Amino acid sequence: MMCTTCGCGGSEVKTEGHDHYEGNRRHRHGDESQPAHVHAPGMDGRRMVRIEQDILAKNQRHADANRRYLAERGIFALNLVSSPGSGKTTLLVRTVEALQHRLPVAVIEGDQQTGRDAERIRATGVTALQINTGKGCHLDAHMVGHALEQLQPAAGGVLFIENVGNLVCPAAFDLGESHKVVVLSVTEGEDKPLKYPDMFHAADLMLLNKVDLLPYLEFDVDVCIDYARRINPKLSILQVSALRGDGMTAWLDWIERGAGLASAAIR
Ligand SMILES: Nc1nc2c(ncn2[C@@H]2O[C@H](COP(=O)(O)OP(=O)(O)OP(=O)(O)O)[C@@H](O)[C@H]2O)c(=O)[nH]1
Ligand SMILES: [Zn+2]
Ligand SMILES: [Zn+2]
Ligand SMILES: [Zn+2]
Repeated sequence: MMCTTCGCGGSEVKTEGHDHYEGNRRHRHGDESQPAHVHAPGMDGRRMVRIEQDILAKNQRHADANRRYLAERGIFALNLVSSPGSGKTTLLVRTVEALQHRLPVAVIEGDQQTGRDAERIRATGVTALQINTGKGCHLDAHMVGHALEQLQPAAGGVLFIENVGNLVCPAAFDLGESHKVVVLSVTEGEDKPLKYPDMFHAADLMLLNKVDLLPYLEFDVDVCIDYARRINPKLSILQVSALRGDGMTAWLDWIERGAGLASAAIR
């Protein structure tokens, strides 16, 4: 187990324009204290498991609240997960450019340190809020709950959440999203679903990105798809190139179908 124990960097979390994590007095929950750096070697194994269970149980309560908030407003929420650099932001920029005149769109950007990804999204005209997790290696549902209060995404629209680039930890944290979408790029090798099974198991859709590079690589698409389906037989898979635009229509159709169902459910 990895970062179910994290809680790492909790005190360093920064949401743009919001200082709750730095001791905002307006806002108090119950005991939010999280163990710092429980990756610490030498910790007793049973104690570690108990801390993991506490963190995940607390996360689940926030995730359930987020899910309720989104369902009441008919918002279709996608949590994009991957290794660093698979192309999540590039794909999101293209996606929100194509969708923003058809549906209300908002984006929550997670990364450890910079505001670069949110800036890239805002350049399209779409609203984006950056959450910096500091040393933390995943977004959690509590952070996303506060981001929702601030963003106030429009009813009947789509919310994209770009998670921190990490194929391991974000798999364990439900954010209240409609689906996890795992982005795997062909430069990473076809064995990733076998090596990081939790993520491929947790996702409902895999986007195989950077297919424009296939002519230059040894990557075997069929083998990769076979590995992914061994881990998750129900996984939907689309091949895309965020850079060149391949597969974008199928991806946009998938989103619009989901968004239609989510908003129909409140009418
Ligand atoms: N050839 C090719 N390059 C791509 C494609 N999509 C993204 N890239 C490149 O991959 C690099 C990383 O892309 P990003 O969009 O920043 O990746 P990311 O997943 O958002 O990265 P993190 O937020 O750091 O995890 C950039 O140089 C992109 O131009 C693609 O479809 N084809
Ligand atoms: Zn971690
Ligand atoms: Zn809070
Ligand atoms: Zn990014």
